[in-house]
Amino acid sequence: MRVILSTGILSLLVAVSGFSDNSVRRFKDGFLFGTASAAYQVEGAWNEDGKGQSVWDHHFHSDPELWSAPGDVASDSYHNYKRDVEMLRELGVDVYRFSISWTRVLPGGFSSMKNEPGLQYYDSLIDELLKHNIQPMVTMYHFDLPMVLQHLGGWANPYSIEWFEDYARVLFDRYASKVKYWITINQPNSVCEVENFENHLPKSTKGVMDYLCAKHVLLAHARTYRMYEKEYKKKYGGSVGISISVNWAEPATNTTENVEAAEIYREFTYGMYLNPIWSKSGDFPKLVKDRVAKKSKEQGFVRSRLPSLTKDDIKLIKGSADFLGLNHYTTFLTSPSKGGHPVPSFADDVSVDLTTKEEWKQSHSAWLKSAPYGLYKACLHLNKRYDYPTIFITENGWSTDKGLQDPSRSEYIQQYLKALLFAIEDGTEVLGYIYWSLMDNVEWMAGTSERFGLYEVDFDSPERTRTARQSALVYKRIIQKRVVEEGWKPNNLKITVSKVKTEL
Ligand code: PNW
Repeated sequence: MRVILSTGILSLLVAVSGFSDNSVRRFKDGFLFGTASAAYQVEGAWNEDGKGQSVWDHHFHSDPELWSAPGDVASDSYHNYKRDVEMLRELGVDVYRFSISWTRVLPGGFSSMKNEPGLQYYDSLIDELLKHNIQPMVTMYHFDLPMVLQHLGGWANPYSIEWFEDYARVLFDRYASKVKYWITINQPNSVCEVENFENHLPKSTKGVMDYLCAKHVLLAHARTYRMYEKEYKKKYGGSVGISISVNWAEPATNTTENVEAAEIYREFTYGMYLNPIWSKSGDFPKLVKDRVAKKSKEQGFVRSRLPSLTKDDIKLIKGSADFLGLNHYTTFLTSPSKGGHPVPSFADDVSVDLTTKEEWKQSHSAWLKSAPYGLYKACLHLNKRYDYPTIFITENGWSTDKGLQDPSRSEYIQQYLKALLFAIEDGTEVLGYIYWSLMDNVEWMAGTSERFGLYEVDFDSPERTRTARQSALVYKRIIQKRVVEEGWKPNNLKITVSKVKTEL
């Protein structure tokens, strides 16, 4: 445990003035800035060059009302990757986080059949990045499970652990010499809560699937981490992490019930994954184990719907990450639920209602409001609970409508980065910050109606033309100066390449 000098004074300052102390704080040299995307959301080319179907391709094609499947072309990065890298050079970022489409490289899900053109696409993208001195950060799985594997039960099937491990081996064998940052799985909590994926999973699986998935995802991650550790790390020296959605949650008012609700919410959403990997004891959080066991018993189940982890599982999972990928967007206020959830279900097990403050600025997505102090609080909470994990902010982002003038995005980035600087000053170990997203993309069920991009994408043009928004210049300036200058605005929207080519 490290000694923290200024926590008390600073927390007080933060609470009272909302970060309004005047000293200039800098991101130290070596702190990495980046942007992110994910395969289904940007690539398009959904059935080109031998790609197989993912759950998202299947979903958008199976419902006649959704026939204009937004991911069929998306931002067409499959054909525009050179322009994407040019945009990254314009921004001057150090890292680009993108995901690999499982069905582009293994069309049937299993490693028995590899798709060479798919593998080559990622070779080209990675080489283009490295040529311009931009580090690739590869997410192996960002929600787009092969449909074949979903037919076999997806993450509820214990063999999913091996399917993922086999897939990961294909990626390590092919790209480990070039890729130094790996994320196994993006937001397991989003993947596993049936609520989020009702479009792919029958409602009747609620409250059971969620926990089978949590166990298998954790084991798939851990086995992949151990494989890298044993077979690749010495040779290539890279690092492997996992990205968890950690939104801050705190009591709506300071009643005992609301305080308890905050703890329940935090343990069920991110504690489920952080406790097994980062706590000293490992395993699922006690609160979650007790609560699901109790409810299961009351509901007539012979055993808890939360499967147990064996001693060997716990050992394998504990410590299985070089860094914690933190996806942080917003803050919620908690109170006990007024009920009305299906029984059994994850939502019923949690039984917490979420609200927000009226005065927090609203984005273009219903769930997303700006409350930057939440990032500071989340970091401090993680430090205390999990003994200063090494963090990489792998997502933080803001949605607007179409349009190049996006002052609300610039403000969001500036304020969240300011909060991050305070968290770093108070002892949080942060390797870097990745803004979601480089460009507009398919925001899952919301299609292209919610824009998260630093670059606007014209979805009506066949070329999917990309244009820098004002926030792109604001972010570029932060990267250049390594400080946050609140209120700074560019004179025009002209952006030119600033990243120099490396000598390979
Ligand atoms: C992330 N929340 O999901 C995903 O990783 C991205 O694919 C997605 O495009 C991005 O955020 C924006 O939505 C989240 O409710 C979805 O707090 C919901 C929440 C957070 C993250």
